[in-house]
Amino acid sequence: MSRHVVITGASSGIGAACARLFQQRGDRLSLGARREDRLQGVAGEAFRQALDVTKPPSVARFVTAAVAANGPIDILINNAGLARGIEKIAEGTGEAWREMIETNVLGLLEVTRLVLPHMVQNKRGHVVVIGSIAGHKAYVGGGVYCASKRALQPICEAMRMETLGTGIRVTSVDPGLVETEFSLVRFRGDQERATKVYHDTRPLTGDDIAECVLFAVDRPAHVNIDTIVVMPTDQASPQMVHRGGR
Ligand code: NDP
Ligand code: 8X3
Repeated sequence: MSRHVVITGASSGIGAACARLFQQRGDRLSLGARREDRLQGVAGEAFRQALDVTKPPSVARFVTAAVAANGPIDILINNAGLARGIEKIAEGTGEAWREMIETNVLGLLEVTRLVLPHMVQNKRGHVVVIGSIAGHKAYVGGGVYCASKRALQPICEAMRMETLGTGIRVTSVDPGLVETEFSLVRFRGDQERATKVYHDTRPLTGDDIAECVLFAVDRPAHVNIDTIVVMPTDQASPQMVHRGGR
C-alpha cells in the first residue's frame, strides 16, 4: 500500500537517496529543503516545497501543504542537518554553533511537533531521525555537532514514552562516514578539503542509509527498530578511518 513519506533535507545526499528509494517502492513523497531548484531534480512524481526547518512559519507552510497534497503522513524522515566547521570549542563561533543547534535539534523538533499529533490521532505513523555516530562518540573539533546529534537520543526516547500505546514508532538511524555534500557544507565550500575526507577509503553512500531507513519502516507494525548504528567497514570511530585499501 502506498504510504505518504515526508523527507526533510531531500535536496541532496541521504535525503535524496531516501526519496529515490521510497519512490521506487511506490510511496507518495513530500520533499522539502531550502534549495528548491535542487529538489526539482530529485525523484519523479513528488510534492516539493521550499523548507527551512529553522524557520517555524516555513515548517508550518510545508507540513500543511504536504498534507493537502498527499494526505495523512505515514512516515516522517527527519534528515535535514549539517555540521559547520571543525573548530575546537575555544576557537568556535556562536554563529556556527547556533546554525547547527537550530537546524539539527530545534528544526527537527519544530517539524516533528507539527507532524506527531496527526500521527497520534490516526493511531499510525513512523518518525525516523537521522542521527550520527557523532552522537555516540565525540571528536576533536566536533563538540557542538556531536552535542546536536547526541541530543536526538533523549528526544527519541521521550517520544517513544510519550506515544506509547498509540502505535507510533520512532527509529534513529545513526551513520558513520557517508559521502554526500556534508563535508563540502562543513568546510564552507572548500571542495579540496571536503574531498580529502573520503580520499582512499570506502565510505557509505546515501543509498546505504536509505536501505537502513527502508528496513526499519518495512518491519511489521508490532516491531520498532530503536536505533541502527551503521559504519563503513573501514571506519572504527569518527576519526579512525582506514585508508589505502587492503
Ligand atoms: P548533505 O549536505 O548532502 O544534505 C543535507 C540536507 O539537509 C540537504 O538537503 C540540505 O538542503 C538540508 N538542510 C540543511 N539545512 C536545512 C534547513 N535549515 N532546512 C531544510 N533543509 C536543510 O548531507 P547528508 O545527506 O550527509 O546529511 C543528511 C543528514 O545526515 C544530516 O542530518 C547529517 O547530520 C546526517 N549525517 C551525515 C553523515 C555523513 O557522513 N554525511 C553521517 C551521519 C549523519 P538545503 O541546503 O537545500 O536546505
Ligand atoms: C557525520 C559523521 O563522523 O563526520 O555525522 O561526524 S562524522
